[in-house]
Amino acid sequence: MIVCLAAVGCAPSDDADPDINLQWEITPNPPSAGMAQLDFTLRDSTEQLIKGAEVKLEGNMSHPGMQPVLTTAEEIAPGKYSANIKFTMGGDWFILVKSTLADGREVRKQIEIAGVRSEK
Ligand SMILES: [Cu+2]
Repeated sequence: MIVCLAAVGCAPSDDADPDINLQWEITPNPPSAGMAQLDFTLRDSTEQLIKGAEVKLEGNMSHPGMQPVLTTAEEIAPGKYSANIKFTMGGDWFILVKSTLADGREVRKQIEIAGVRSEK
């Protein structure tokens, strides 16, 4: 665990924060190009549900030249969040999950969603 002293030399990182546990599920599974629903649960290192986070999602693909897909998740039950995301094409996606916790900390996690099917 990296502890930041003051505001000096503290670079933001996209690495997973070991304090936060993110479990997710996508519907439909596997997803196709178009709308999908991403449900996830946030817990801290002591398995407590993380309530009241503001969660923004940024969907990107592994190849350059695409517009990121932005969406905001809603807390549907304590510690449980849901978002609708539009996969604008088939292929391999990764979704950056940016959570601002109730105490103001920002935690980033990335989830990989490979093999989104192309539209028929
Ligand atoms: Cu693409």
